Amino acid sequence: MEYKLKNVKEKDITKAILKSTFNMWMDILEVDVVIVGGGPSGLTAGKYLAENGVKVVILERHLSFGGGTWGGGMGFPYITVQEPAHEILKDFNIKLENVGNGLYVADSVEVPAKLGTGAINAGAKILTGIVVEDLILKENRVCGVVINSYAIEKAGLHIDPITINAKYVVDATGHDASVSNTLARKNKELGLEIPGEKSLWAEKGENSLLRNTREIFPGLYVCGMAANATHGGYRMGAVFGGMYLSGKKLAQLILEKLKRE
Ligand code: 48F
Repeated sequence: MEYKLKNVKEKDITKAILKSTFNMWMDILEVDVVIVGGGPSGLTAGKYLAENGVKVVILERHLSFGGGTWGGGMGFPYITVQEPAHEILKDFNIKLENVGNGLYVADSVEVPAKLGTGAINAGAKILTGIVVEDLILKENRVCGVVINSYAIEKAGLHIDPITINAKYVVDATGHDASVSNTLARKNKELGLEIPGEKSLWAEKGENSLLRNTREIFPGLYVCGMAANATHGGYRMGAVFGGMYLSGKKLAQLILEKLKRE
């Protein structure tokens, strides 16, 4: 069979892109939850929030989501996940190899691809190439994010940002905990101490992650590695169970909060 592509005009291509972009931005100016960072914890949280009817936007600095997953361990293309967090990967239809002692191995490219697909299918909106450079802070409460294009940030151009209002903001920015650090640095009177993460101790790091996944300031939650960085917890190697469980726990905490409103 021979395919013949429809002739389309340049101006119709441009018009279609601009119209969709405008409608999308108008739709997300006010949402329930903004998740900053499209790594494993942010994508997991996004899926479980969105599939429960929460309006959620995930903002990712880079052009691809997935954070620190793609390269596995030092570029070797596998990651590990321990029980019971492997059940979460099953929710995303990710293949697992059981290597014993409660440990499973997954393909480091399949994981981010399917986490992203799962979040999108559940109804989360993922925007890439967007940097969260600050927060909206009113009357001692975080109520949104200040955003700019990553290309603008990288070029060092002095161009003012725009904003998205949200009931809750999630810092899922990984090791840097960049959102929480910005809040602490710019608003000293809040007395927020962000100690940063400790050196590597996988068991302790993974277990403290769940405890540290919580609201650290009215309107601002932390999950994933940012949760340990904001509490001085240990880092871990290419083991990701804590990240997925942290994302799921975060979703549960916010769902309970939204229900009580
Ligand atoms: O770093 P990242 O993967 O965070 P995570 O979900 O998972 C950590 C693991 O990947 C791994 C580990 C496992 O043992 O320790 O490191 O906690 O993903 C964080 C994402 O946030 C983006 C960043 O590009 C990355 O994709 N990000 C960071 N700061 C910003 C941001 C920002 N200010 N605005 C937008 N995106």
